[in-house]
Amino acid sequence: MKVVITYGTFDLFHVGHVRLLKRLSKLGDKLIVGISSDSFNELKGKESFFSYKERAEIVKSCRFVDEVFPENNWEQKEQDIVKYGANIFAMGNDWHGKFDHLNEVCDVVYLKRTEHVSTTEIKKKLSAT
Ligand code: C2G
Repeated sequence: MKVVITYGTFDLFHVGHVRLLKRLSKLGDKLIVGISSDSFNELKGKESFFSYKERAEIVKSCRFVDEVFPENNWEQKEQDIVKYGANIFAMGNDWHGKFDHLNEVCDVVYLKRTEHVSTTEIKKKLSAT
């Protein structure tokens, strides 16, 4: 059983998120997603439109995702990887190189981001209308 783990805010769930999760699901048998908590988002300097609870419910309902859990800080990844028995840690390539240290505990993969769509862009376009 090959387990893939990833993390993100996943606010205003969009096609970039879906395409990433779909590709990640093809890398293994199980896909587990750490959803940034509201307090961690503050730490990341992000204010999400939907609460952690809503974002977790939306991502969990995605057919490519098997399990979600809260991401509360930068430091928990190593212990999450061990806890969930993850074989692959994967992120979009806007994070390229940022998590290479996790190579000690599992394979680290960065996949190409979907261009021309982001939560920030969506917010900008909506506020301009
Ligand atoms: N993503 C993508 N294509 C987009 C937008 C996002 O592939 N057009 C990917 C990102 O690369 C990331 C995931 O979708 O792997 C979630 O993106 P965000 O919700 O923006 O998450 P982020 O704020 O990058 O938080 O500890 C890691 C952080 O929690 C990641």
